[in-house]
Amino acid sequence: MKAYLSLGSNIGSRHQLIQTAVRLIGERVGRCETLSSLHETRPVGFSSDNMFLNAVVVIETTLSPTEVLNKTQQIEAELGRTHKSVAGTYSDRPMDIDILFMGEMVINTPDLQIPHPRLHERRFVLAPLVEVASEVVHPVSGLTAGEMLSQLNHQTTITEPAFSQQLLQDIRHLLSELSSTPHPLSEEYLHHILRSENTHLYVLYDEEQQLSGMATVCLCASPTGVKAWVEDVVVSAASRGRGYGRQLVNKCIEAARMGGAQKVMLTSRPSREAANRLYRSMGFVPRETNVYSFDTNSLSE
Ligand code: PH2
Ligand code: MG
Ligand code: MG
Repeated sequence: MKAYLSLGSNIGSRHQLIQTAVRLIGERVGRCETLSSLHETRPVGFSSDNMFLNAVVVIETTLSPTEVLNKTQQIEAELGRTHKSVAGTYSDRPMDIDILFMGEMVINTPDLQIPHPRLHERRFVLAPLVEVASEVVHPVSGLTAGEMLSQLNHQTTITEPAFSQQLLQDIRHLLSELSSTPHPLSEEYLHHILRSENTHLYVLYDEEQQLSGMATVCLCASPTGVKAWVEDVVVSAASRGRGYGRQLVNKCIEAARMGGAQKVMLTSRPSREAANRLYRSMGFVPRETNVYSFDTNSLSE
């Protein structure tokens, strides 16, 4: 039977610990068929400065679920695990091995739950799982791993935020990821943006309430009608590929429509291929017009 195991390590030689765990699993539990890449993730559900390495391994086993549990707990102990998490209170650990699926089995006892009960809410499990088995189906919900991850990608909140120092810091951090950061965002200027009536700044928080992206839409009322300009669509590098850019731009389009704009404009450098593909797939069409810019600093007195 195929078993899907999740591995996590956040203290010690994490790479080596995962390699060793995979070898021992292969020797004692069942032949390893596929190992995902290693995902570096921040601790979820407890606070620690030690980042995790997470991975998923697919094995073929003839053991029973209880035997798999016993063998994997033995391996955890040999790799230095001293604490078991009690009632969801987690701590740093050199090795954690969790059973995600075993074939189509459903088990629900105090000591063992299969599928893993928190599977659907844990990106650090789903992301490596999707890499190796995007089509594996959850025997209770009927969802594939890919569908579960996609649901998680939609557990976002997009708001027009109120000012806070945290917001200022988060936005500065996002901007620092851009190749061309013009000038550091000042507190006063952020206040100015948030107060501007015709400017809407949207920020996106992911399922862990991390600020992961932003976009700005400006409504411009001229004699030929209201136009909307979308500017500064930024998604943090760690959160790419989750559809956050699309969610943010959709929010801007909605605001543009509410504000009476007929057209939504944006510019995007051709070298940003993923962004250009996104905009076209959303229905943006290239305009046959010249876009000019004038540097007001070039004016001399
Ligand atoms: N495991 C936990 C709790 N939190 N966070 C990350 N990033 N990775 C884990 O493997 C992990 C966690 C409980 O087992
Ligand atoms: Mg765990
Ligand atoms: Mg565990």
